[in-house]
Amino acid sequence: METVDLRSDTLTKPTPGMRHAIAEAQVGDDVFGEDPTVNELQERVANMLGKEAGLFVASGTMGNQVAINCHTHRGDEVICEENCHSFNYEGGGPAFLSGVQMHPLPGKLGVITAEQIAAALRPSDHHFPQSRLITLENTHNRAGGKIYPLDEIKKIKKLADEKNLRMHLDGARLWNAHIATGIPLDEYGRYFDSISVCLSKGLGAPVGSVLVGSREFIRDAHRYRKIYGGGMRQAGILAAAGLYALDHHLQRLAIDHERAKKLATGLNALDGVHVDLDASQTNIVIADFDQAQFNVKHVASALAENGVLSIAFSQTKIRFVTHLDLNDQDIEYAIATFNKVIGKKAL
Ligand code: TLP
Repeated sequence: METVDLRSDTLTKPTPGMRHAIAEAQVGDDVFGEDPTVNELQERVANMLGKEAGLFVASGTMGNQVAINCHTHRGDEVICEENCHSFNYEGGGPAFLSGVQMHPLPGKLGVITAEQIAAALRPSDHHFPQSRLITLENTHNRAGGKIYPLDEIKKIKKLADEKNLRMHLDGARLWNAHIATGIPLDEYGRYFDSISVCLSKGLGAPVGSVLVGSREFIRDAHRYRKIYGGGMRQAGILAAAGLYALDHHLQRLAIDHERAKKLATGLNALDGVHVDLDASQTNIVIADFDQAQFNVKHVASALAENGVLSIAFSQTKIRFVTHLDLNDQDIEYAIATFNKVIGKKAL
């Protein structure tokens, strides 16, 4: 039986070309700052995002957590959207590692507005935590790959400047937003003090993210990366995969987006299944199942029995993600399986 793994874009395996780049990589001890491939990757990603400096980190989680620690003091408050990754899926890292509290605001498809943030800011009084940082997520994972509207980002940045707040972007899938909108990466870069971008999601590298910001910010980030045990030695073999991915896998994200659109349309056509096509702008599809007709755990298991793997995201939602290791036949097979398994109902 065919297997079509739509659980995550993190599942991709390095291609033969990427493995060759890994094998050929020049390396050195990166804790001494002497790995030429890591240095090249850091510089390249920082340039792409219009920032002074970059730091190769082990994961998107590490990028976000190091950034939060750099921007805040213990007892500060970080404003975020309630479904964002840092608040839900990073093990309570902001409290555990930085001693800060998250202030989650209800978003519309992962988007919170400048107005909402302005209303949530704490008065400057010793009773309150100090509002210090705003973190946004683009594209938004739990909102189904939704792209953060640039106009809203600009308004939030204006507010942040007025109120002396820092801005961090969880840009795990910022590459997807860039390819889908054509908005230059360094345009996004203008509105944030720091951005974490992942190499191990849509770009298909096996490991790693890059955190970018000012030279001063990255100096601090370097220290926290070390404290978190993230100082790696001949990490150039990993950075080489990242550089290869930027050369070969960035533009092709448009293919993932097309395929996700096909899946979204196929799912949305089924009775009792709803996909917000407004949110499905990139490589993630979240299908919302009518609870009266479906039990999503049963749906996900029945799909898996037919070789189509997905993740049940809540009581009513299942997530499907397109990526580098799929082809057009896989998408057709998945849609045929949706029709066969979900179309006949009684799940
Ligand atoms: N997301 C993973 C899971 O943890 C849910 C996935 O399969 O999508 N920011 C965003 C927006 C993410 O989606 C993820 C990973 C991360 C950060 C963390 O990246 P890693 O897994 O490298 O720590």
